Amino acid sequence: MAELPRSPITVLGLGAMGRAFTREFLGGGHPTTVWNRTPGKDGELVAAGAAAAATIGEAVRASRLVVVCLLDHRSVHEALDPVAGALEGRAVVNLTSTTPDEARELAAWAKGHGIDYLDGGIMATPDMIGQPPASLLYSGSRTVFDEHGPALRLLGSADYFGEDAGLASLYDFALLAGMYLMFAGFSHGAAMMRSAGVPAAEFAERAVPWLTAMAQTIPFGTTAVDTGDYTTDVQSLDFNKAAVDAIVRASRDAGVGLDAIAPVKALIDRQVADGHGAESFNRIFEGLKPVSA
Ligand code: FVH
Repeated sequence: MAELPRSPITVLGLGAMGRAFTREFLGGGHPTTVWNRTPGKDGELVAAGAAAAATIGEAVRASRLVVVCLLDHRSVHEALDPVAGALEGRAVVNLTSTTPDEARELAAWAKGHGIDYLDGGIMATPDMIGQPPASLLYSGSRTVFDEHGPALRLLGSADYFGEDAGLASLYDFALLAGMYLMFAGFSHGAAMMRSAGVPAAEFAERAVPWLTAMAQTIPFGTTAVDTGDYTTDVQSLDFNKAAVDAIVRASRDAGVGLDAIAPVKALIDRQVADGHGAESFNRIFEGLKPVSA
C-alpha cells in the first residue's frame, strides 16, 4: 500500500538546533520549509530537499505546523509578532529556551491571535537530535501534541506534561539546574586534585562512576522531601556537616576557592542551627523550597 504523504512543516531559525530539526523532518519524509533571519544558513538543507522561504511570512504560510527554535524569548517575539496574522489557525511549537513565565506569556499571546501553541524544552545537544538519548518535553496545547506527535518524535522522545505551557520549561530548567551544580561540583573536585598535580581527565575517570552511583540514590530521599518527615537513623545532617566542614578545610589547604562548596555548607549550617542536626541531609530542601509551598 502506498504511504500517505507526510504533512508539511516550517522551521523558523536555522541555528544548530533548527538545522538538526530540519534534517530529521526531511529524513522523516516531511516537506520542510526553512527560514532564518540572516540569509545563507540554508544551503546544505536546501541541497537535502528543504524549501527556502524568502520571507518569514512565506515560511509561515507554507505549513500548518510551524516549529520555532530561536535564541530566546525576545527573539521569538521579534520574529513572530509581525506575522501573527499569518499564523492564525496554525500550530506553533516553540522549542526556544524560555523561562516558564515567558512560555506562559507566549501561550497567552498566541491565544490572543488564534494560534494553537505548544511549548517545549530540549534535553539534548544538536548532535543528539533524532537519536535515542534525545528527550523533548512539551506542555501547552494537547491538540497540537496529539496531532503532530509523530513528527515531533522524529526529533527524540516526546513527553507531554499538560496544558500549562510553562511546565515543560520548568522541568527543562530544573533539570539544567541539577546539571550545572553537578558540573560545578566536578570543577571543585578537579581543582582540589590539581593541587596534587592530578589532571582533570584522570580525576574524571573516578568522578564519573562515583557520581553515576550517587545519582542512583536520589529516589531514596524523595519521600522525605515530599512528606517533610526527615527522620533518619543513618548519616544525619550533623554527620554531613562534619564531612562538608572537612571538605572546606581541605579545599582551603589546597588553595581552592570555596564558591562552589560554600552554598552547600550554608544550606547545611542553617538547618543545623535551627535544631535539625539529627535529621537527614535531604532537609536542606526546606531552605530552598518556595515559601508559599
Ligand atoms: N545548542 C544546544 O546545545 C542547546 C540545547 C538545549 C536547548 N538550547 C536552546 O535552543 C535554542 C536554539 O539553540 P541553537 O543551538 O540553535 O542556537 P544558535 O545556533 O545560537 O541559533 C540561534 C538562532 O536564533 C536566531 N535569532 C536570534 N535572534 C533572533 C531574532 N531577533 N530574530 C530572529 N531570529 C533570531 C539566529 O538567527 P541568526 O543570528 O542566524 O540570524 C539563529 O538562527 C536556544 O533557545 C537554546 O537555548 C540549545
